[in-house]
Amino acid sequence: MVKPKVLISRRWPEAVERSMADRFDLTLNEADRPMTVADFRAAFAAFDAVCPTVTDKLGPDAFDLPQARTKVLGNFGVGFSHIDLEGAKRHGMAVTNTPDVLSDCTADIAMTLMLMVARRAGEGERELRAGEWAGWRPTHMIGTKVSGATLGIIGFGRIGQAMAQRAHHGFGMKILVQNRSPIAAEVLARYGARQVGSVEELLPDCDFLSLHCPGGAANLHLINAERLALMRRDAFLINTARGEVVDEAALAAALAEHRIGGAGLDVFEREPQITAALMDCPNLVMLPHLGSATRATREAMGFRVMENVSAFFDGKAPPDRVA
Ligand code: 8YV
Repeated sequence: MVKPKVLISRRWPEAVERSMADRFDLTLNEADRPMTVADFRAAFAAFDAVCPTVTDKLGPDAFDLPQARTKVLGNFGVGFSHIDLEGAKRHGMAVTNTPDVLSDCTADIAMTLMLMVARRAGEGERELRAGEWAGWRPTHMIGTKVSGATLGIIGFGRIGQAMAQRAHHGFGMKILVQNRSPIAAEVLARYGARQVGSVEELLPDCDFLSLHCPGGAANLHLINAERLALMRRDAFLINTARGEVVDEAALAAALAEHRIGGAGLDVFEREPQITAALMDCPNLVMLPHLGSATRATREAMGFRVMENVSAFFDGKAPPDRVA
């Protein structure tokens, strides 16, 4: 049987690339450079399956070709707001993602950011490495206590719940939830959580706010200047979801003017570019989109893509079809 022609857009963990090469007629992006829109149009004409990542901006222009050979887009990642689903649908392409396997590691990174910014870990490390630590004193680099504080979670899917698990059962935090649909009482009870009706209702009650909702047009600038103004002056914002969920310019202004306590970001509006004003904010911790970046999780993500694409070409329903 002729093997389907498959392209993966960035280098993947070696073990997954090897398995993919056994199963498919595989093409790798050896240079591991982000592909352009023109590269994708050419790929859609030449491959049976294309496996993109978050660095691939597959907007309407990427699907602007008369006829595509590609039948399935096996996205490496759970978020798929970088893919124009209408364009994919027009060409009859199925789209799959990789849920579940990255929930723990993404929640771990959200906890990392929350602890780092509250306990001033980034600032402390910078001071020490700069040779500026004058020694212990009772008033040195005083931070904010995390244990027992109130955490607001926007988006209570798999990652939001993994965050609640850690925060409530590990740190004794009180959990408040805002989600577009109602969460079952038994799910909330697992984390001692209470669901509130709106973002506006949530913000004034949080010591920490962690975002776990999808990106895309629906949540563009969900956290904007008006909503930042509803946060407490000593509250912290954590974003491991998607950059576009937060208005970065408004956040930089709120941080610079100390209208909120601080922030921790793993995702940005224009990755890998960072809004210049954020660079000057000491009360901000930034990571280069490391949410799922562990060997175990990146391998699991790759194998999950393989499972989806294999199912598709075996004539079965891919387990994680999103469109
Ligand atoms: C990935 C993520 O590293 O899965 C996602 O949606 O944000 C990260 O875990 C990256 O986006 C993969 O495309």
